Amino acid sequence: LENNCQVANFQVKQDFDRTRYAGVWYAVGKKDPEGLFLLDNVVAEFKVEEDGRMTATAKGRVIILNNWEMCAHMFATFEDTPDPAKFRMKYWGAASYLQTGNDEHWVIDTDYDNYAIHYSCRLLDSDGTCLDSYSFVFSRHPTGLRAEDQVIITQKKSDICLLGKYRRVAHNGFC
Ligand code: ODT
Repeated sequence: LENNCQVANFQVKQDFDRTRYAGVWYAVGKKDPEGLFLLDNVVAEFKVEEDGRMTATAKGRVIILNNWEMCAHMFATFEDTPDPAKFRMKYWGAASYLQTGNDEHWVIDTDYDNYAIHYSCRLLDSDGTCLDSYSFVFSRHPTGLRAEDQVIITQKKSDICLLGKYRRVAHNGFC
């Protein structure tokens, strides 16, 4: 699908169902933004609150204050938009020295039971392409993606113009 890497043309999950998306997701791949934050051992848990809003918590290994390695505990609330798969994610840390922000949060694709791929563009270029993005590949299984899901994820990475830009996210029990 030719989209010229125009962020506005990136396809997201049709009829995204936040209830089926809820629960634990293990990050298995990541494309880092400028000034990366979460390094590895990244696990996110999504919830649907009683009022229907989506929230999440996440943990992951970070390095702060130049050389201090720790497990960051992060929180997020998601603001709905007209597209059910596109949110604004407001996030903060359990400690004041952790990162805070307000990012786009798009669910590019998921089958709810095995894999998900997320995308966030922080800085749009004047030509409509993204200058600073990050993206997580998630699995329901800490062991990684099934072979059949890897095929789909590779296609989606290409669709969002990030093929070859991801690194593997290790899970070694640090967090
Ligand atoms: O790691 C980076 O370099 C950028 C990511 C920073 C945002 C982390 C905020 C986590 C807030 C709580 C979690 C929610 C789940 C999110 C799922 C995916 C996107 C971060």
